[in-house]
Amino acid sequence: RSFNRVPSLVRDLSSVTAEDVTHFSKILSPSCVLSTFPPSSAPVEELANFNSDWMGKYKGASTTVLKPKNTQQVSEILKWCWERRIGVVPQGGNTGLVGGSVPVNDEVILSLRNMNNIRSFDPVSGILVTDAGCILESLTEFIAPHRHIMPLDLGAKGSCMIGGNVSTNAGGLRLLRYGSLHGSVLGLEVVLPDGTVMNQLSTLRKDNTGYDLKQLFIGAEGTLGVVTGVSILTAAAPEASNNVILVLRDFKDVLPLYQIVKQHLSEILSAFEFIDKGAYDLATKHGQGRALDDSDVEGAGCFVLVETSGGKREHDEEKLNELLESLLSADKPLITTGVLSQSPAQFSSLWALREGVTEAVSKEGKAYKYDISIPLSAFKDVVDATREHLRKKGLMRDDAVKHVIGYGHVGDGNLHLNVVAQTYSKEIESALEPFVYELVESYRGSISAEHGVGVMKTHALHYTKDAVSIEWMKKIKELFDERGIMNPGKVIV
Ligand code: FAD
Ligand code: 2HG
Ligand code: ZN
Repeated sequence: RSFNRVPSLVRDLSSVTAEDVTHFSKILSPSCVLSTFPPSSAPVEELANFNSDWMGKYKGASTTVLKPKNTQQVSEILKWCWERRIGVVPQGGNTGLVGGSVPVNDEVILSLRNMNNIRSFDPVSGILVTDAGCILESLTEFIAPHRHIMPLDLGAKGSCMIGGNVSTNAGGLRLLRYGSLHGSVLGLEVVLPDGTVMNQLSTLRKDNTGYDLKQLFIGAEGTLGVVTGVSILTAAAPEASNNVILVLRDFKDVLPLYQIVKQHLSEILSAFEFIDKGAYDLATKHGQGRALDDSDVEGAGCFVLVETSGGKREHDEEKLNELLESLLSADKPLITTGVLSQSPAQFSSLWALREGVTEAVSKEGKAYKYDISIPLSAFKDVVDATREHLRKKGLMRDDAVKHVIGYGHVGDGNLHLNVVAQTYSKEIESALEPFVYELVESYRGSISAEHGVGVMKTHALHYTKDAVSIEWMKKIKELFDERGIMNPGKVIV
């Protein structure tokens, strides 16, 4: 295939030895080195959580986890690994959904969890400068008294770290309002594969001095270097936020509904999220949010969660109520009913029905996750086509595939197609791939809207990127990391 014109990036890498661990133990304090080798001599089980991803789908065989406390230590570790040609996997909260945060073999795991200091916050500009290992939710809590909010929010907020968010270019629930991290990240501090520190930790809103190098690291999934510091523009907290769940009989009504909601709510619309009936059923079955009344759910085909965030509570409530009234009194109503939150607890509970689907799916079984960008009009067709395809293959059975569900960020054109199975199996995987990727390609969509490529989709990049783009991605990887030590086997191989 022409996309393989540039030679493979896979390199022979060295395994960690006792000598390496002795060296790491000179850079870090004993509690920050976890290794099966002396002087740490930890049992293998202690490394298990670092070697396994959030879904329990991908497993590494690393013998050594390093937990540096500052950028200098990261630099010294990488310098050594570069010299010794040891593979390094940066790990944040380990909530990634494409297997990027765990080793493919026995690479060193470089955990950022001990780098969790907030470096500065300016309440006038809203610019926050922080270590990469700060947990997203703790940053949200830190800036809340200053009446600011992080420009991103996701279901994994309690565990994921800002360095991981930047490295995956996480989208999440606020993208509709605040845009992608490519816009809100103002600067990065990055340790390059050979240990050199690249300080681009700018707090400037504007800086047109040539190539914007930091953008390369946003979404690089740890393949070009380790992000150690992040400068990010946070937003003024809205005075009021409301939400409502709209119940629809038919998916075909979601698009006209989105148009009306956008026109009606204009500047106060902050989220327009979608879950199909299967996703709703799983969320409520596994205790995510409070189920709506049976009478409200009767005849439901899917649900849309609309959030508003604005400057004046009465004004926003009035607009939302007017919207509901006009939707319900239309000649041919697009919705059967709407459930408006009446308290902060209800607000969170309605959000949990949408945010909690991932958690619910993981309780129900083993998920094959396809995180795709496709035209909004195709969301349901893709879910239905996948289910039908699996049915034809005889795999829609309780002991194989239990559910095929769709949910996601309608406002961003991003569908989460989840196939929930009893166990991970080659048979199911080969029924799904390349079927799903070819479907996405037929819509000229993206095989990864927000979760990244990780180890899961390296072989499938060409469904979205053309040969020339892939060639230049490889050249960029080679330029930064000619020894191939940074997160080997991920993104581009
Ligand atoms: P990890 O999982 O630890 O790492 C992810 C990748 O980034 C890996 O390739 C890793 O090597 C690299 N990396 C991590 N830290 C660094 C660093 N400091 N420097 C260089 N590379 C690094 N994603 C979305 O986009 N939107 C969502 O709405 C969303 N919701 C989620 C909900 C749940 C319940 C879960 C479990 C996941 C969700 N995700 C979502 C996926 C995931 O949480 C995000 O991708 C998140 O940004 C990953 O952050 P992390 O700190 O856990 O990174
Ligand atoms: C979401 O939007 C996340 O809830 C996770 O991106 C999606 O689990 C998934 O497939
Ligand atoms: Zn998502």
